[in-house]
Order: sequence, then C-alpha cells, then structure tokens
Amino acid sequence: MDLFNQQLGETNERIGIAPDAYLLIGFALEDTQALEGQISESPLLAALEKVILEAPLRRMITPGGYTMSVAMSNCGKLGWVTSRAGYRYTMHDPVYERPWPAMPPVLADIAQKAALKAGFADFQPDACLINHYGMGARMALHQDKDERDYAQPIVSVSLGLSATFHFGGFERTDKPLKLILNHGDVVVWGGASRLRYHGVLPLKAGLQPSNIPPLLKDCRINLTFRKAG
Ligand code: MD3
Ligand code: FE
Repeated sequence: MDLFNQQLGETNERIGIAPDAYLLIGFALEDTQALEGQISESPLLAALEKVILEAPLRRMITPGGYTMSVAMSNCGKLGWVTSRAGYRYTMHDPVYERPWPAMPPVLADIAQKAALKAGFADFQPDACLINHYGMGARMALHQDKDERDYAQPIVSVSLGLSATFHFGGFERTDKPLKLILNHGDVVVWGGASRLRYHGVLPLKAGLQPSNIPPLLKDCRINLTFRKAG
C-alpha cells in the first residue's frame, strides 16, 4: 500500500467484528476515485448514477403501512421490494414496470472481491439493493430473511456520509454493538452472523470534501449485494 492510499483512508485492514463478519476499512475507496482524482468521475459512481436514472430511488411502503425513510432501488436480476402486500424479491421494478437494471460489472466485482477477502469464495450476487439515506433517515432493527440461502453472505458498501450501525444478536432485545461505517467501508456478513439483528441510526449531517459528487452530497448510500434467488 502506498502513501496516497493511506491518506485516502485505505488501510487494507480486515477487522473481525463477530464470527464470520468482517469490516474491510476503505475497501471501496479506490473505486470511488477517478484516475485524475475527480471523485465524481469514478467508474463505481458513474455506474451507480446510471442505474438510478433507469430505476429511480423511491420510498417504499412497509406491510404495516409506513413509508420508509430510506429511499431504495435495485440492480441485478432480482430486486428487493416492500409494499402493503409484504417483502419480496421481484425481477421487475413494480413502479416502472420493467426489469431492474443489470448489475454493472464494477459493482459485482467489488462485492465478489470483498467476499473473497472475508473467506467466501465464488460469491455471485444476483441482487444489489441501493439504500439512500437523507438527513434523519434510519433503518429499524431487523433481520434479513427474504433470501433463499442463508449460507450465502451479504456484502455491504457504504458511500457518502458516515452512519452509526447497530449490530445486534439473534434476539431483537440483545444489546447491539455500535459501529461507525464511513465512506468506502465494506462489511461482509456471513455464516454465523448472517441472521443477526441490525439497523442504522438516524443520519446526521457531517463534513464532506468540497469536491463531493452531487450523488453523495449530504446523504449516505449503502449498497447490499445478495444472492437472493
Ligand atoms: C448484518 N442495510 O438493506 S447494511 C438492509 O446500511 C440493511 O443500509 C443497512 O440492513 C444499511 O437490509 C445495513 C449491513 C448489513 C446487511 C445485512 C446484514 C448488515 C447485516 C445481515 C446480517 C447481519
Ligand atoms: Fe438488513
């Protein structure tokens, strides 16, 4: 690792946070920097921008009738949706009535490389859920149980503002661990940690570089890669 990457926060560290759960600090940072150092022109962010032009972010309705504070979209063969009818994965965007945008290779690659680094070989995600947090947006404590095979890990990429993440146990009432997830951090959750409760505290304002791309200004975007089907 060179000095340049160190200054960017890329420490190349793999921190075990629980059995089969790893924090890869700054793992996605490189992919958010263009060669000229112009963050807005990175292949990762350009690909993400294209996806959300095709499948715009929207706030979905929970089965209980609440509008989520997080705005969501998807890319890949399958996309996660919620409505009064329940939570499920669909092949089509129910709002725009067309297939979800394909998963850009730059996104699939980073998920696969991160999974490998955490000990999960051959991770081939078929779904990428895009979570957009504006000021105050949060995600209540929950388990991810809508995927077919819990032996498959979930890879999460954090972009934009930092957030406080709650990493709990296997019962809703287990006291959660707090973890700050910063721009470029990647977390891999698998095996024994796959069904832990987790959530995100309300997003607060924070400092950002002056050349922050519009896509990430005053918000946080989290990508979760899954093998859903
Ligand atoms: C721990 N998203 O979309 S990603 C979700 O930051 C979700 O947007 C959060 O929880 C976010 O479902 C957190 C981290 C994450 C994802 C899946 C997990 C943590 C997990 C599954 C098991 C344990
Ligand atoms: Fe989750």
